Amino acid sequence: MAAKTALIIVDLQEDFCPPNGSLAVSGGRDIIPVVNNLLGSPVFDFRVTTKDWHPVDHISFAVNHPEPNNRPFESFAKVINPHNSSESYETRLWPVHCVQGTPGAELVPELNIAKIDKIVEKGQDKRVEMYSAFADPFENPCVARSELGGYLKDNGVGKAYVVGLAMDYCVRATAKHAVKEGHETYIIEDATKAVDPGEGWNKAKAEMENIGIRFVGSKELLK
Ligand code: VGL
Ligand code: ZN
Repeated sequence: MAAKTALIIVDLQEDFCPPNGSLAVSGGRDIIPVVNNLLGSPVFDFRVTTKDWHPVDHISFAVNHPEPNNRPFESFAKVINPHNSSESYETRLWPVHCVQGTPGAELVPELNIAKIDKIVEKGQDKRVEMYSAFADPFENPCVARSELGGYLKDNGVGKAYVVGLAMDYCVRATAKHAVKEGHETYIIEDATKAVDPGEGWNKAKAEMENIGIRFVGSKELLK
């Protein structure tokens, strides 16, 4: 049977959108009509949305780290694998965002939620960053895994279109992880925005294209 196709809408939440989001991505709100158009298309067999869903003591919040290395957007912190203390990575620190149950963690109200088949929460484990909607970066075993991988497998999905926020963080990590899970993977270019447009966007795009992720526009996809 032919592989099914999924639309994965990443973190289209208030905190990532102007005017009030604590981690607002420039132009983040402008992609909502494009995403709603995609949601109405028969191109997709399944439509999934993810939610960044952090506890207040999450490791990615700058306020949870001691001075002077606790400047949001500028400072980095070391994340140590709770299963293996010799493994670690440096992660960028952010303003408090998408705290479970707060208004900032809500999906944007303009989103046509009625079309969504599945909502996947991610980033609940305070000990690790989780940009990929599949799992955190540690492997074998990872520390935190969402329902996304199982949901796509159970439904016979083999083709993933990734959109949402932010292109250079969670969209990128989710798309790269989709490739690793064996999906033919696409980014819909006009349905995503970067935290760091310009250089950040270009670097992320080149990195994704290098591993076979293809960039398409919503117009050519929906025509
Ligand atoms: C994201 C920074 C922190 C994202 C999530 O959704 O791209 N970025 N948490
Ligand atoms: Zn986050």
